[in-house]
Amino acid sequence: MDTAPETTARPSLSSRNWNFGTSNWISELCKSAFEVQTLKNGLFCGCAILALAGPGCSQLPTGPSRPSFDPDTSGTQAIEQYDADGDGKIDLTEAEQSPGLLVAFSRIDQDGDSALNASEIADRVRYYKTANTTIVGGGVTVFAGNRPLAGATVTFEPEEFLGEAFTPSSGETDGGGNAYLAGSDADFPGLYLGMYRVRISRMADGQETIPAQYNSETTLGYEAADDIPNVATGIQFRIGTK
Ligand SMILES: [Ca+2]
Ligand SMILES: [Ca+2]
Repeated sequence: MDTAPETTARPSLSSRNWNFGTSNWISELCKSAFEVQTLKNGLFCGCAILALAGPGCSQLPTGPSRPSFDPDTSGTQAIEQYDADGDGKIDLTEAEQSPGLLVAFSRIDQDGDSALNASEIADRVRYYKTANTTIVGGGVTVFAGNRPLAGATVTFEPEEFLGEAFTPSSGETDGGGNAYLAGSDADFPGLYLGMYRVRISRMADGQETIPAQYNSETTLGYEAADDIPNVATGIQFRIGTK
């Protein structure tokens, strides 16, 4: 039996938000001493340790750069893409075609009219650009029913209206159903702030074993942003099986 997808917070060491927008990142590194093993950049780790020990790291690494995007263009493009009835707004039914937009709907709908206009969408996208946090943690756990789903590929695809500079992040679930998302910059695993549609796939003998509503016709969405309660504690999806 299919169960409704859900996103639930869970504790996760790997899911601390990384604040690279300001000098806060140094203190974030200090607080994240247990997490440096998740970073693959040796220089980065070395500097993290030196930062913990005190002054003296003269080669401070740079943090991940935000993808380049234009919030107003995103707002306009979202309307062009999803405003099926042409009234200039995206209502809840129209937003079903954009799982990432749908999951963020109430945060975007500033005037509370149950519809999103280009300006509201642009404002939310602008937040991604101005937030101190660049990336939030990409720890994901997938359950099929009540059991962890192993061997599945989990892909977070940025909604198209965010622009081509946004690229997907993905990972493969282990025996505990846990995956760690990484994108094109493997030195900084996690998710750039943004809206995503999520696809969960597991192939066996050339056949997809997960229902289409979770991959080719996915209804799963996720918004990565540092102003969402518990966003730093991990992402969880529970899916039905065929
Ligand atoms: Ca409309
Ligand atoms: Ca509105």
